[in-house]
Amino acid sequence: MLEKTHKNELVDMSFFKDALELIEKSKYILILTHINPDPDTLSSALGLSNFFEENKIKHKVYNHSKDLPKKLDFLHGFSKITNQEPKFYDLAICVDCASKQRFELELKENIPIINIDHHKSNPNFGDINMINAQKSSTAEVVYDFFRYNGLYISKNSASAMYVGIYDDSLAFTNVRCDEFTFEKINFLVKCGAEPSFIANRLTKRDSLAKYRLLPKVLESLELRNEGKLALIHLEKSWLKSSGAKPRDAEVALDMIMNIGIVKIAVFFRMLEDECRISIRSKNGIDISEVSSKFGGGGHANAGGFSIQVKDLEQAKEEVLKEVYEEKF
Ligand SMILES: [Mn+2]
Repeated sequence: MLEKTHKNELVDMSFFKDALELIEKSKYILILTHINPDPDTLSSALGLSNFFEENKIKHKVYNHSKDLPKKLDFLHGFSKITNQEPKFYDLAICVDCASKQRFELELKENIPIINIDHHKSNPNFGDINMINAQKSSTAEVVYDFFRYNGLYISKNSASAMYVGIYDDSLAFTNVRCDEFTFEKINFLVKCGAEPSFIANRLTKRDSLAKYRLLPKVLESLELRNEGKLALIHLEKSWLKSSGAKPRDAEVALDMIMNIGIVKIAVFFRMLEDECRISIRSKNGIDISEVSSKFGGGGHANAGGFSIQVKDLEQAKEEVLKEVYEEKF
């Protein structure tokens, strides 16, 4: 008798075929990415967008925000990402959006949605749902869509998907990064993605302003519960004085998580009209509930959301109440 020693990762995934059929029937496709876009949402969109362009399928990639991560500007199609809703479209594909609220666009009536994601909390709001919470990134799910349907992956699409996987798997260190992730990466490199070029573009083009801002954020470190819980924050005025962008401070949270004793870290960014919160955990501590409670996108070890508060103290109070309820 044959013994199966490796799981078949594409078991009953006929939704990939259904999705392709719907795409083929459509006249104009709107690809939706989430607010405060990260590389995964934009690269997943560009992986599809480049394929559509090569196959003369009319489409647009939409992002609500005007502030896109510039480090992705080397990806083909990046400059065409728009915050203008097209007059006509008959299909929406959202990528990496844990809920409908995440793309911040009221869709025209009766538009079918293909929902591609890897967030556990995704409520399957699409007409076709390609959700796989085991995957390191939505880009991995997009890759599976290509492969399941036997679609050609160009160098442009391969580079985009590589970026999504690389970044969302935290450079292949995330717990959901597995043997299949590396198979995918191997194939994407065969298709033309260049690891060294991509890593250089993504990580070696920081602004000087970022390094004027980071010391201030790190200086704000506050430890609680014998150092198990770490808090950092960013004040609006620091952005002004350094000339940096809010996203320039993101790495501070990863740095804090590198401290041995820290198990959970929370980053409060006080911006113009809201407080943006990112939360991380390690050693198998699941903090996804905290993000879901505030309507944000959450994984077991990472999450983000925004709240309306009058000051930092109020933000800390509201968020830490949930953290303590869940974890301490
Ligand atoms: Mn993602």
